[in-house]
Formats: sequence, C-alpha cells, structure tokens
Amino acid sequence: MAESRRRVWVSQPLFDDIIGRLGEYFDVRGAAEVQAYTAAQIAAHLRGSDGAVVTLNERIGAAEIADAPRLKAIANVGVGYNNLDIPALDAAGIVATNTPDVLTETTADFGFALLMATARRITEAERWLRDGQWRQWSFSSMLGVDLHGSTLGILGMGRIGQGIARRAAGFGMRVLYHNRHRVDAAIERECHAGYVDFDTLLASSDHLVLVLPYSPAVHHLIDAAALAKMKPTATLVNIARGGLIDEPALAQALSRGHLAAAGLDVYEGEPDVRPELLALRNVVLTPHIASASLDTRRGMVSLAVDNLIAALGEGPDAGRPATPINPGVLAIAGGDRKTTAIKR
Ligand code: 8YV
Repeated sequence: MAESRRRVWVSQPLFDDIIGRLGEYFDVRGAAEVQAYTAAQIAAHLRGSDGAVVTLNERIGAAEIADAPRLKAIANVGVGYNNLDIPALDAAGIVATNTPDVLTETTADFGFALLMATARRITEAERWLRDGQWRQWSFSSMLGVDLHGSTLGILGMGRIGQGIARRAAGFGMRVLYHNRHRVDAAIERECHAGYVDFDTLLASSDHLVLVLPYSPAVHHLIDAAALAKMKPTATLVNIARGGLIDEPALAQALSRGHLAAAGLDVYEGEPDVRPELLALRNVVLTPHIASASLDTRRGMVSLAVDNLIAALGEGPDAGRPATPINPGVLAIAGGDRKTTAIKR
C-alpha cells in the first residue's frame, strides 16, 4: 500500500499560489478564512500535523506541542517569533524558522512613515479636516516637531534598526542607538549612528523608535520611569511588539504632556487597543502593518513555504531551511524525532 502523504497545517489564509507549492510534497490543510484560534484549537490542528505554517497570532508552546507527536517543523511567517516557545520546541526536536531579511526595507520604510505621521500630526490633521473643523486656515494650528536636524534614537540596532538609521541620514538627523551588544564599527559608520547607554538614549532622543525583539526580559521596558526620562517634546514610535511598552503609563504621559506624541503599530493585547489610547488625539494608531506591502508579504510567505519544505526534508534544500531559528535541532543526529527534519 502506498505510504500516505505527510500533513501540513496552514493557520491563516495566505497567498494560495505560494501555499500551493506545499501541495507538491504534502497533504495541506488550510484555513479558508482569517481565524482567531483558542489554544485548544491550535493543539488540535498540530496534533495531526507533521509541519505547520503559522503567523504571530498563533501561540505555540509546551502545552500545544505536548500532544503533537508527529510535528517536526514550524515555519513562522514573520521575523519576530515571540509567539513560539523556542526552548519547548528545542526540547521536542521541532525545527522552527522565521522570515528575516525579506521584510527589512519595507518595515524600515513604514517605521519612517509612522515617525513622520506622528511628528507632523498627519492623521490628527486629516481627522480634523474630515470632521469639518477646517473653517479658516490658521497659522498656529497643527504645529508639529521637525525631523530634520533632530536626534533620532533607535532602540534595537538589528537589520530593521539599521534600515531606519540609513533613512535618517537623508533627513539630516543625528542618530543614536542602544542595543544589547554594540554593533560593528563598520555598521556604525555606514549608519552614521553612535552607541549610547539606555538612559542616555531616552534623555537625548527627540524621536525614539523601538525595533528590538520582544522577550520577557524586555517586558514593559518603556514604563513610567523610562518615559519620565524622555524629553516632554519627544515622540515615541513602536513597530516591534506591544509588550515593550507599559501602555497605561504611555497614555498617562501623553495626556499629561510629558511626551509630545506616539506612533503605535503594535499593542500588548492586539487586536484590542486600550480605550485610553484610542481617546488620545496625539497618538497615531495602525493595525500591525509595518511589513504590509504586497511584495514583501508575498516574499515572507514564499520564504516560510521554502523553509517548511526544506525543514521537512524535501525539495532542493532538503534538511537545510534558509532561516532556522533553532539550527541546533537540525544538527542533532540520532533519535527518531530529532533526525526526521533531515531528508528521510
Ligand atoms: C508580520 C511582524 O506581519 O515579522 C514580524 O515580526 O511583526 C510582521 O512583519 C507578522 O509577524 C505576521 O505574522
């Protein structure tokens, strides 16, 4: 009897033509519509699957994989992977991959767009106009903060942070950054960026952009104490993860004039946005769209699909997914589950 094909679960509708490539190797179970899964539903889907393509909304940890003995690879469509419990996946011998690089420039573009919208009050001004409040032009209405000649602070100097720094040079901004590790001198030179400690970054930035990966170690890094160290004229932009900011503390700082404005693309409880943020006029709010250009979202799905095919030991790169998060799992030899990521 012919061996049955291995099964792959695709958690959300992505791009059918790209996802279709999985069908060459696997039996693909996909979602026809956008889904908000419970943990139990995710576990049920993983239970019968050999591989999965997931997005940031699907949280996969020890509980979800405990009951998924067939699962060997998870391809995350996104560069951030705080939705995945990597130690638990490591322990289970499951390969995880993400989608870096393909989204760097698009996300840096958006970070800059959100920064400009925030500093120059673009969405607030549009709301005001649409509300019919523009009855007479006024010299002193909608006064914003300049980008040119100002100091841009970048928290997290990875690929996207560097992309934002390169853009800032064209705007005549002085760039400071803080990162877990100081980056190479060659990158600092290319980005015209100077390394400072966290408190100096907070105190010196006219505009501060958050681009660091989220982990419990940096939960609410931007809390009331950090906000108090910022200039009252400063703007804050977050395109990383909502959990980096203590949102009630931010809302309070914005409403009391301790910070000029904020631009947020990510939220701790997304898709729910706190009412106190929705009520403020000096916040630009976007629904987690920093990587959302058609080409880039297609590129992300394509990389995730290629990663999954390779991680499950098929295709031209069998056993060698391009962007593994936990490459150690691929390297492990011996033991049945751990070796099945390599071509059977
Ligand atoms: C994605 C993101 O849209 O890559 C990331 O980390 O936050 C976004 O670019 C998201 O992850 C989709 O799953």
